[in-house]
Amino acid sequence: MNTAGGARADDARPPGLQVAPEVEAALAAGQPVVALESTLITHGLRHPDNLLAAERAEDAVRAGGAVPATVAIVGGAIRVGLARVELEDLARAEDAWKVTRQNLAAALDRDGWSGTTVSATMIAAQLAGIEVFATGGIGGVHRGGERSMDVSADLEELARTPVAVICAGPKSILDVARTMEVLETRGIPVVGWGTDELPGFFSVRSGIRLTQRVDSAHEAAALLRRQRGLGLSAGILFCVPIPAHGALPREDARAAIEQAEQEAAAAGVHGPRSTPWVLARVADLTEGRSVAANLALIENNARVAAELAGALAAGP
Ligand code: PSU
Ligand code: MN
Repeated sequence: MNTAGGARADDARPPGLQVAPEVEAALAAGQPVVALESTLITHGLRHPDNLLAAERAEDAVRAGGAVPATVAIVGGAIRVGLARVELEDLARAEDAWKVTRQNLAAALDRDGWSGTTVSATMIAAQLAGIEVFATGGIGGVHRGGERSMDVSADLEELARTPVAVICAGPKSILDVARTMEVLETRGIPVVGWGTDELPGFFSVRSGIRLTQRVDSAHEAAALLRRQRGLGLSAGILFCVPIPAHGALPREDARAAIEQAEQEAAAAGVHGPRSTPWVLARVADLTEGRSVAANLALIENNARVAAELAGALAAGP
């Protein structure tokens, strides 16, 4: 419930949405807010790396002058904005659900924690009135997805929910070329942040050209406003390369991912378990270097998202 009594037009919060007072106050005052997701905490990284990722992302948002709003579900509510002790609790949760649009309502009927994917976090951000959201990498078409039809709900959400998503590209464990095809089909702008090339998630580069680029938060904010002005319902994907010093050489990442994917297929892992399983296996195969890269890119994306939220709040 909204208790701030602020002046926002969309003041009536749905009963399942609980916005933290600090976030509510910032939104009411038109100050920059950045939403952060939580499936990377509950499923994408192991303890304590997951907590570190969550804290570094929040700290980066604050350092950039915005208020962080990590989204997760507990006690029958979508929580937008968590206290530090809650982040710690979430990071230790053993039986957390991984929530998309599909099981969002069902997750409100459980007591324990659920992590929100890009899909569910976009919905929460939209409900709360938050325009900018940072994650690590989005989900997309899995390798072999043209037959299995394992395509992340993230893509469908990006097509229908107008929130700006800052990422380091689609996760490189995916079929990135087919993911780009679906992004085009579904009308989702894919914009390079200071680059003409799609970032490679763990690596700086992917080898895939982009046709849209911005070179500042100001330009990004202007693009977002133009997209809105046309009444287009899709989100926008801003793709930020991982800082070079934190990146994994492309060949190292490729080799580890290929082996992990083969092992996943042999072990019969598919569906929602697939992404967490492969990320964990890649972490082992690279002796933790993929985890260091993942933390670096998440933090960097949070920093960039704060810049964008600031530019939007500042107005044209
Ligand atoms: N980014 C990361 N690690 C993750 C994810 C993103 O660096 O674990 C999560 C996001 O929550 C994303 C989800 O929505 O993985 C995609 O899962 P799937 O491929 O099952 O749709
Ligand atoms: Mn899937």
